[in-house]
Amino acid sequence: MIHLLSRRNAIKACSVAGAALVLPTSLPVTWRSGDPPVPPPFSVPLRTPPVLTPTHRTSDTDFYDIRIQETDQEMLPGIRTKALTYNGIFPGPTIRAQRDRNTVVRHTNGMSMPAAVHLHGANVPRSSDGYPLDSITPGQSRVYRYANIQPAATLWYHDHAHHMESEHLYRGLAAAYLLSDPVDRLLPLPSGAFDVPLLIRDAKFDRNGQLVYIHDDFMDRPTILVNGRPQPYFEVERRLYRLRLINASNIEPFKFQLNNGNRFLQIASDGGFLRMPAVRQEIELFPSERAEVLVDFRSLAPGTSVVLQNSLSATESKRQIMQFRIGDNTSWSTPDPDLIPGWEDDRMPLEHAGIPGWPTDEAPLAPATQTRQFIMHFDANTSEFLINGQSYDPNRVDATIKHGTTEVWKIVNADAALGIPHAMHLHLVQFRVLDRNGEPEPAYDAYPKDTVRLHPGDVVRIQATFNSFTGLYPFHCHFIDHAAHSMMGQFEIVP
Ligand SMILES: [Cu+2]
Repeated sequence: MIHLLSRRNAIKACSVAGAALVLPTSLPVTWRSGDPPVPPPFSVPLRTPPVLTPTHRTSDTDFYDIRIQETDQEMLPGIRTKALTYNGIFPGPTIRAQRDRNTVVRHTNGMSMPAAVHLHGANVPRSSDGYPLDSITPGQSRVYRYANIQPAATLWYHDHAHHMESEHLYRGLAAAYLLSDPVDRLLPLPSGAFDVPLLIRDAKFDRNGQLVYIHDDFMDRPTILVNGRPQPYFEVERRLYRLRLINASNIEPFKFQLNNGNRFLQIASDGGFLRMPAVRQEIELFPSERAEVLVDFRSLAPGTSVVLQNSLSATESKRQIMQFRIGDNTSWSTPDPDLIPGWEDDRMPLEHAGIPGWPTDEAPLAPATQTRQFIMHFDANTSEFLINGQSYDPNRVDATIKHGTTEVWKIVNADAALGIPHAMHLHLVQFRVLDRNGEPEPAYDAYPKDTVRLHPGDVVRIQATFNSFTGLYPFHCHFIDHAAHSMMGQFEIVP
């Protein structure tokens, strides 16, 4: 872990040390004309993206219309920032879907560039995957059909247009897609206004408050945005909240923690509920990973606050993500604290807290009939990010997979020397992380996953069963600036 961000830390350490001579961080930052107009932390309220209303419904399907367009957004107070948006807002509208009920979304591309909409984490046919070359040309529409044939999960949709996905995501094309199922609704979980998606990312603004996109700019995206607002505050009641943490950044890893010893009860990973919820002090999420957590504000005094932090951040300005301000309202309704043993008892081991009635089924570990190895590596000579020494070629199939079979993939981050982290994402499937550097992956990080973190030098093994659709799907690094620079391959599932 110590070497996780050595490349960026090494460079940042120099600049931070230099800056500290001039401007101690304990003093208020004074306005300079060249500074971007970013407000102090915790001075703007959190926004929750609106839930999209279907244009019409039938007995088994919800239909939606979304327009992809460039528009002005208020991100920084009082300033209009140009952004790329779904329906004119950043993040885009939240889609709420039900398991086994169809969601049909017609996306119309109002931009002057191609778009492709990928529903990240979804089990969908190739025609609705948002495959990079299945793009929507400007002025045209494409209909995406999601049958929602998978357990409840925090999914998200974002742009995937070939070579443009990185800039499109950066400029705003991201939104939550919250899939619910009967189990989800039976559990005593916070719902409605107490079930909050948080799309968390970093960005760079210029002195006019406009977004600056520089490819793979890992050193200089100094502003944290939560649901499109800089380091916001959120006024909460004294009760439990369900927070859906989504790392929506291009290339920024987070290790989330709450200050003052407050903890998370992690209930879900990328692809849905954990078999056993886990009390966590810290939750590490690389780009595109998700974690659903319960946070308990019940015992906190009105007027106090809790800060969500990123303990990985090399700079103080990016360490503070958002603030929860505890209000007077107390709600002792659901869930009954007795249903969450161990949650409030500090003496209990912090490993697992079982909740009665929790779904405990796991995908069967079918024996693997094929093993493969993929080495992720940055070529300093060509500045390309490669998989097994090759850059992405849409005409090459990197893995041909027999439908219905199970495979084990060994994935290697060969960039230990350069200190570059990667994150491997497979479209279509949820997989199990078997082990990392020879050690079993903790259950809360093992399943169900669609993206696996690879610290510099890490070797992980994942196991996936390809038993839904056939066709050609990508797998790629979800440090999406790496993917846009060739770190992508494709597998084809054949009958
Ligand atoms: Cu990468």
